[in-house]
Amino acid sequence: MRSGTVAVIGKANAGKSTLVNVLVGEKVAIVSPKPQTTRDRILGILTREDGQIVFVDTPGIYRQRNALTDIMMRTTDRAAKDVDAILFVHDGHAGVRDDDIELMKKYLALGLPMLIAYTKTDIMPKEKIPADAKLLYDAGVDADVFPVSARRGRNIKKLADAVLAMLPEGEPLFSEDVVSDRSEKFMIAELMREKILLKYEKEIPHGVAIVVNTFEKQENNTYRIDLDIVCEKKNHKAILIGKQGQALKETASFARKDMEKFLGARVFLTVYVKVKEDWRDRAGLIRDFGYSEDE
Ligand SMILES: Nc1nc2c(ncn2[C@@H]2O[C@H](COP(=O)(O)OP(=O)(O)OP(=O)(O)O)[C@@H](O)[C@H]2O)c(=O)[nH]1
Ligand SMILES: [Mg+2]
Repeated sequence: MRSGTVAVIGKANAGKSTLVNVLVGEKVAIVSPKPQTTRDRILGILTREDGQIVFVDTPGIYRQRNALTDIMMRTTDRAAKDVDAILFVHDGHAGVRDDDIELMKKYLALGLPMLIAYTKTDIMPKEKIPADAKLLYDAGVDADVFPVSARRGRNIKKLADAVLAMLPEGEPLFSEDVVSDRSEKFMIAELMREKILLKYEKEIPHGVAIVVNTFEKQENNTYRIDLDIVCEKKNHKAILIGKQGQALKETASFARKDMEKFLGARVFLTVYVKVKEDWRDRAGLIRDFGYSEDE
């Protein structure tokens, strides 16, 4: 059997986390229409009879603007070097630009086996796919291109087969029931952040960190969860809370339902909003909120 690690790399918002989730068959990473959704390296593990693929989901490539995005980009760069192969995710519906070609070549230059997942084919004209594949080929991008739709589940099995074929012979790295390296507590914080990404606009979600202060399973199979939504500015706090607390109430309730689904139990959720001025530029706070390059 084959087994190994595969870095999932691509521009921000390309569809990496969505693809990892469908490949693994469970939600291991949050997803949103906004770039910079993934902040950390997250493992998603697919175990089959013929082998195991450990996908390393990474923060999308995006311009660096603060200490947090700087850490995120270093996380991605490091992930790409510590693996057996690379799955480069390209948003097919966004078209092929010069900077896409440049990025693909940058990762090909690492010398690892690499495949390109050309995703979101469900929202673009089919005729464009062979034309784009030719464009990449002519530009000297020497990697197989797999058109897929993560949303529709199209070509996913074929992609997984091709990814597995790039990996070395070996025994599984994780036991077969494990799908992620992340704790339930981490996922709870992420689900809260996902709902904030979906509910609020502009800089607000990007300036939010979640700190879970209490994560307790009670005897009657319910969970008590207390968390802080930390934001960067007083006016962000006001927007997060909304008139008479209505916005926060809706967001928390939305998050709670997903937490219940994830934990398979009832959740009693308490949410506070706190302000830490410009935490995204303060290394100590970034670390306090769980973001670092450490393996
Ligand atoms: N139509 C369509 N939308 C998709 C597909 N895959 C992902 N999306 C959407 O694309 C957006 C971004 O998806 P993510 O999976 O969060 O993208 P990402 O590459 O992980 O983004 P970052 O973590 O920010 O780098 C979301 O709105 C997804 O629902 C697909 O196959 N088809
Ligand atoms: Mg992501």
